[in-house]
Amino acid sequence: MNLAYLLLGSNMGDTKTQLENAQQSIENLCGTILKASPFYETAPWGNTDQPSFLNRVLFIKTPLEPTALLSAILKIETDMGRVRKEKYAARTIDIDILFYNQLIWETKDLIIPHPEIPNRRFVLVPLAAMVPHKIHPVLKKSMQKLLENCTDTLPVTLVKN
Ligand code: PH2
Ligand code: MG
Ligand code: MG
Repeated sequence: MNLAYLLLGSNMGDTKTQLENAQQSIENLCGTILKASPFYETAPWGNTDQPSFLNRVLFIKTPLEPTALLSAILKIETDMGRVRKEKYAARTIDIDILFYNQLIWETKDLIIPHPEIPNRRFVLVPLAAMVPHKIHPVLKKSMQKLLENCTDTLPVTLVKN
């Protein structure tokens, strides 16, 4: 079994329902969800002229190898009606692989750890809340340290439920 961290994001339609539907599909196709971060409402990073996102991080146990995990994720995104337009366009669902074991992997279609982790508060805030002492296998710094060093200032707000 393998342990992976996934980032879920949505900024179109009923975002909370979409993240919950994505989680159900992840349980069906990818493996078991061991832990979920709280939900966060996050300002759009990249193209700022779009609605704010709902983001959350999942910690999963999966029998799938990285490429099979990516295929399953792409299938979930497509089945949920994701249409790929320009980079950073609004989306019904986005599922990104953040970490996979302590693996360092780079192919044309998949880079693990996700290369933007240190640059995005909407990823680091939930990660630091879940696993502050987890060490990034490439940068050799904890999630807490990466968050302290992050220069992104876009708001990330905890959603109370
Ligand atoms: N995803 C992006 C681009 N910008 N901004 C926020 N706040 N949350 C996201 O999940 C996100 C983004 C590319 O996938
Ligand atoms: Mg993404
Ligand atoms: Mg993606």
